[in-house]
Amino acid sequence: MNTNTEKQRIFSGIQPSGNITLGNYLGALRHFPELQDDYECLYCIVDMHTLTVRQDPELLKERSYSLLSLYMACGLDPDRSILFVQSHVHQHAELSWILGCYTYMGELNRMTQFKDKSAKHADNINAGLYTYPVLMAADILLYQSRFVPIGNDQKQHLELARDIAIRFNKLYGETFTVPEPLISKQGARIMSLQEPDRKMSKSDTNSGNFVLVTEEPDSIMKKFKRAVTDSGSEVRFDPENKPGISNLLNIYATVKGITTEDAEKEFAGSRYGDFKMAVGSAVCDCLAPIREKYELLMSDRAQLDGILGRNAERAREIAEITKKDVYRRVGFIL
Ligand code: AQP
Repeated sequence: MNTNTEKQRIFSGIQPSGNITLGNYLGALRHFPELQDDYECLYCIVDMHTLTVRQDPELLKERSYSLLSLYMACGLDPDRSILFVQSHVHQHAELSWILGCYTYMGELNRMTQFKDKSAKHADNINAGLYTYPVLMAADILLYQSRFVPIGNDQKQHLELARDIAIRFNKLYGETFTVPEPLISKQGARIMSLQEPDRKMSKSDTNSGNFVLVTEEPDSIMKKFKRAVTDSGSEVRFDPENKPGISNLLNIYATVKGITTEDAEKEFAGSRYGDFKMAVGSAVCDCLAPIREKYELLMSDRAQLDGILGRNAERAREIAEITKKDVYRRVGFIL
């Protein structure tokens, strides 16, 4: 078990708000395992965040197990990293309330994800959607996390978490480690296959827009076949004028571990149709071993429950130290 407190901490979370997409994988998840040896890592299934959008309770539960299985199928080891569910650690909600009192409405008003999601869910613009970044700040600060691996879309929220930490530290003395984002250059923003001007999102209502990490190869190939391309016929990386082709080049390069320039060279002179099939099959090859392990893990629910129970305990122990310190500093009787 990793109890080495000398190591710096990493925290990252994914919402079980849908099945995990290629975007989540390339932007965040694939980087998680490589950090396990050098850091004390906490990888959270942030189920509380999902309630900002209406969820089917049975499905939410299923997706939480599914995300845990995917974490492990992608190489996370529950004895080395702490893999846990957010709602199992009550300190997240407790710290979130306190931090909310140190966050300005002006700051939350600027959050682009709130604007995007309010537009998408106009019938349910709830207070949770608005204060989501405060809960995210609590998730991170509770563990004195030094680094937070995220995709580009979460950069603004991470900056807010930093501002809140700095503000609190100024008022009460050094309480929180100020976190830094870890954003990889490649794969940080995977776009929708049908609407390449929008990011690939797991809660998208059009399944043609995303590829799931656990999707069958036939279905993946069909989606790439139908992926939107651009006018012209040249396979060229030019996100502004050729968003569809550039997204596919980015996916291919990230999956293959090469640069977009090299990917571009590889497909110079190729027809769009052939290029799309090559991207699809590279994605299938990358995801196949993960899907196999995932299915095995999902078939043993008792094992998953055991892992969640043990790991929540480890997370609560760390979280309680920060929470107590915060309570003491703001003047609560302990
Ligand atoms: N399209 C993407 N490209 C690269 N990285 C991405 N991430 C999400 N989409 C992309 C990264 O995945 C991690 C987990 O994200 P999340 O579940 O916390 O929420 P999200 O960013 O809102 O992801 P989705 O898929 O768009 O979920 P829904 O549809 O529920 O809102 C984060 O590190 C994120 O940057």
